[in-house]
Amino acid sequence: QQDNESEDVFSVPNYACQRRTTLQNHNTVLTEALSILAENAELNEEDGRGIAFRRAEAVLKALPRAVRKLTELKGLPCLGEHSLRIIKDILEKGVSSEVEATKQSERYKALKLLTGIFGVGAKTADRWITMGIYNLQQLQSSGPTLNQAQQAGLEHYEDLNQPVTRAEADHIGEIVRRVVLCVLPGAQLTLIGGFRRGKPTGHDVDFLITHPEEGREVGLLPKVVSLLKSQGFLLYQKTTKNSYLESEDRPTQPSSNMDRFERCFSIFRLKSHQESAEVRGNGSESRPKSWRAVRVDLVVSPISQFAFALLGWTGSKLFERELRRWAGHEKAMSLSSHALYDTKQNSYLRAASEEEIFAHLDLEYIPPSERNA
Ligand code: TTP
Ligand code: MN
Ligand code: MN
Ligand code: MN
Repeated sequence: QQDNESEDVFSVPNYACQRRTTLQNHNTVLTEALSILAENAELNEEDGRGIAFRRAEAVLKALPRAVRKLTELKGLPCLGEHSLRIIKDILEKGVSSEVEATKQSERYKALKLLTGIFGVGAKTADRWITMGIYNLQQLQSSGPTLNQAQQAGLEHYEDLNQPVTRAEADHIGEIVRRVVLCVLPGAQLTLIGGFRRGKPTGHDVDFLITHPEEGREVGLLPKVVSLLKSQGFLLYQKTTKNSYLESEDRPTQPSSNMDRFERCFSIFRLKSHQESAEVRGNGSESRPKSWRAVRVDLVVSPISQFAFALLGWTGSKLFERELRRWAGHEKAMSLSSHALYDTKQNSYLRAASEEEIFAHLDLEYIPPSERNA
């Protein structure tokens, strides 16, 4: 009997960073439902609720087969009362009325649409909704002040909401690598973010730049940006200087993922590959646009922090958050995208690879393709 029961009950470790989570999972109806509620909470700046739904979603993503009955979930971590109620509704009725109502709600739809503008976060979207702005037309006509990022975001709204393909990411990688090498021979460019985890598409393309000789990367980014700009590749860019000081690090908020690397948030002007053929055959009327806008993030790390930067920028966001929670709660360590600090030994733990960081944390190594929590 006991054996029978344990066969039918799932078991997963508590932290997402202890689990192997691939892109595909066996419970997509459930995980997509919980993802809507998580997103809705995040858009409403209810961070605690957002995290709770994300953790529940991640537990279901890690299950080895589809859930058939609620009782199979007994003993699983991170499934709160609210998440279990959603799962129960879907298992019994095929849908959750709360999820359906959320998807239909004017506020959710407006928050999603407005935060889909590059440069617009939940706070701004909420303020605009209070002013009666629910769509792009109302935004254009009531004309609240837009900063430069938001102006660029609005101008390229359609392009930036088209998923970026892996082929486009690789194409941008070639352009950026050429420019980086021109500015600093020997520098290294690594594709990070969702594409490194094996996602076929993304909302942007993320790159990490370093140089094998410590210090050679200093001053690199402004030169790369101005060369890209002079070659007509940048529609928008905002570069932020490195503000990391080791003595100050000790991340005061281990839950925050903002780091202090020199970085550039940009909008790229990417020429379409099939451009010449299409334009030639088409005369002058309604020729298709020969380029598209793509969001690109560039981050620069000194080689001594490279492994931490790579781990911190590969994601997923929940995987990162869980790594930091594991470090803090289970190991009395503090992990950031710059360093790992051991509060018991009062010292930094060096690492030259992601494998070494997992080992310092007493975690089994999880490759990027299995960090899709
Ligand atoms: P994103 O590009 O936002 O996410 P993604 O690449 O996983 O997914 P998408 O396909 O939608 O682009 O962020 C990439 C990683 O970078 C993510 O793990 C969070 C991390 N990150 C930081 O560490 N610091 C930061 O300041 C930001 C903005 C992101
Ligand atoms: Mn599987
Ligand atoms: Mn990304
Ligand atoms: Mn990004």
